[in-house]
Amino acid sequence: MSRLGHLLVLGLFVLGDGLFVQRNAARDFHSLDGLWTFVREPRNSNGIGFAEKWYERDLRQFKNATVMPVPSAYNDLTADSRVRDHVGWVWYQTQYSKPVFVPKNARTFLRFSSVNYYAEVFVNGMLIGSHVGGHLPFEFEVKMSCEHVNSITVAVNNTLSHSTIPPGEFQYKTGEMYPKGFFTQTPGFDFFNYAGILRSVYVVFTGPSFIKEIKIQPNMENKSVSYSTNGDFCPSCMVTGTVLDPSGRPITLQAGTFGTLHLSEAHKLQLWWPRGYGDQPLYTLRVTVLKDGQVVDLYDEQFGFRTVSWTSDHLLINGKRFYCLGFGMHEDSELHGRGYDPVVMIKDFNMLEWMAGNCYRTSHYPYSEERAREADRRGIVVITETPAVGMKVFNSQNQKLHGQMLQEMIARDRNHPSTVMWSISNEPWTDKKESRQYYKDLIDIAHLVDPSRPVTMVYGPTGYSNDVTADLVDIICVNRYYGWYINMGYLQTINASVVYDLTQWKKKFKRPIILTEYGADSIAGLYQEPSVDFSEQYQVDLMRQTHLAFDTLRKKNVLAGEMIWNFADFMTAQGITRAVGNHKGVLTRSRQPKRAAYILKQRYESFRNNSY
Ligand code: BDP
Repeated sequence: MSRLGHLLVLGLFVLGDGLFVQRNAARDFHSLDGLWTFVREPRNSNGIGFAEKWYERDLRQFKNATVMPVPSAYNDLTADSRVRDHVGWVWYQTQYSKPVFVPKNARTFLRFSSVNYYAEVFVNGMLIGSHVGGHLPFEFEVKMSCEHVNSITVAVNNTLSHSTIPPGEFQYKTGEMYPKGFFTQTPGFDFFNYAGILRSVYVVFTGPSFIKEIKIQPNMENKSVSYSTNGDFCPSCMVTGTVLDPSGRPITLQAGTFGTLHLSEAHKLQLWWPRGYGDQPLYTLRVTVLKDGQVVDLYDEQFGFRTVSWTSDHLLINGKRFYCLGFGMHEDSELHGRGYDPVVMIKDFNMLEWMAGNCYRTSHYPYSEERAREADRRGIVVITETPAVGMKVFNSQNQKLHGQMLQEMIARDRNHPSTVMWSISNEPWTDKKESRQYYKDLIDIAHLVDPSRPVTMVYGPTGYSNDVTADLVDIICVNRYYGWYINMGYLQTINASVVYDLTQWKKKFKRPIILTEYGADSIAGLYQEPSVDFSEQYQVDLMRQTHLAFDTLRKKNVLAGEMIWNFADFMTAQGITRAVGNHKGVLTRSRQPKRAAYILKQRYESFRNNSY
C-alpha cells in the first residue's frame, strides 16, 4: 500500500443535491479540470485495476499511463481504435493539495458534474462512493489533509451489463471464426457511447453548516414565492430566504428553512417569457444560514416567474399558447465527444437563435448545468429528458435505476424556468403490456416530485393504435420519419401520412402533440437535382413536404410544436446506415449550415414575424 492510502478519508453520499458550484462570502470551490493521468484496462480485463488495487497506486508510474483532459470523452483523443472502441474500465487520477488557509472546520465535497457511465471514486486509496447513469452530478463529502498531497482516483466503466438502459447489449461470439474472448456491443441507441469524465470536477468548500437543496415554487397569482431548503444546519442556526429582484435588490425577507415570501403590492411582477414572446427577467432566492448573527452559508438560486399549463390542444406558458419551434440535439462535438465545452455550447445557442428557434429537447439525456442556465438567460424552452432510450425490458431492476435518474434530474433542474417538461423516455417499446405499470410508476414519481410541470414520453416504435401508455402522459411527443425510414424516396406521401398519423393520436388521446423528430440524412455538399436520399436537396424536399402537413395540423389545433431531427450532425456507432455518424443535422458537426438550415430559419422566422 502506498503512503497515500494511509490518509484519513471519510465518504458520505450526498444524494439529490442539485446545487451547482458557487463562490460567495460563505462557500468556495476549486476546479480539478485539466490533465488527469489515464490508464486503460485491456478490453477483456474485467477489472484488473481492482484486483491489483490501482486506486492505492500512483498511476503516473505505470508504463502505459498517459494523460486525458477533464472534462472530455477519451474516445476520440488518440489514433488508436482500441481507445475509441473501448468497453470496460478506464482509470483517471489526479493530485490535489488543499490550501492551509481553508479553515479547519470547513466541510469539503468532491463534485462530479457527469461521469459516463458508472464511476467509483477513491480518495487517498479509499473508496468514497459510486454513481451510475452518467449525465447527472454527484458528490461526496471527503476529509482531505492539508499536510499531504491528496490523490483522487476515478474508475470509469462505460457499460453496465446487467441493465438494458444504455449502454446496450452484449453478444459473445465464440468458435474458430472469432478471436478468443471476442464480443460485440450493440448500443440500443443511435449516438456514440462517449465515455469518461465528461463534465467538470470540483472540490467544494462550505462552512460546518451548509445548504444541500433549494426548491422554489413561484406563484404569480398572489405574487409570492414558496421555498424549502434542506441541509446540515446546526441546532442554533437560523435560515432565511430573501427574494432579490432582477436587478439584484432584496425585496422580501423571511425566516425559516421553508415558507412563502410575499412580494409587496408595489412590486411590479416581471414575467419570464420564452424567447420571442417577451423578456427573461431572472429573480434570485438568496438562502442564508446564520449562527449568532454571522453568515455561515449562503446560496443564490435563480428562478423566473412563469407558469406552464396545457389544454387538450396547446402548451401554455403564462397562460399564452406556446408553439415550439425547435430541435432535437446532442451534446456532441469533434474531439470532445460529449465532453462539456463552453465554446461548443455558446456556438450552439447562437446558431439556434440564428435559425429563430425557441426550444430544444435534451435528447437523449440531461445536458450540462451550464446549458440549462444559459437557456434560462436566453429564454429557450427546454424539454429535459431522462437517459432512457429504446426501453424494451420493463423489470423492477431497470425501473429502480430509471426512477433514480429521473429524481436526480428533477432535483438538479427543477428551479430552471426554461425547463418546462420532463420526458421520461425516448422511443420505448410501449406496445408491451408490462410497460404500462412500469411507466405509470415513473410518471407518478415525476408528478409527485414536481407537480408544476407536465410529463411526456417520446413515442417512436409504437403508434396510436397499439401504445399502452400514452393516456398516462400530459403531453404526447411523437417521432416520425415519413419519407425516410417510411416510404423513402416517395416525397409525395409525406404530407398525407403525417396529417393522418398525428390526427389519429390526437383523436384518441386528446392531448397536445409535439412532433419531436422528423428529418433526413444529408451529406454536406452532396447535391442532386432532382433530389435523392442523402443529398442536401432531399433533406430540404422532405422538410418542405413535412411542413405542409404541420401547417394543416396547426390550423386544426392538432400540433403544439415541431422539432427537426437534428440540430447538427453527430457521431454514432459504426453501422451500414451511418457514414461517419448520423447526418440528419441541419448543421454540420462543426456547426456550419447546410441548405436545410436556411429553410428552417426562413420558416421559424416567419412564425416570429407573425407573432407565432
Ligand atoms: C430516432 C431516434 C434518434 C435517432 C433517429 C435517427 O430517437 O436517436 O438518431 O431515430 O435514426 O428513432 O436518425
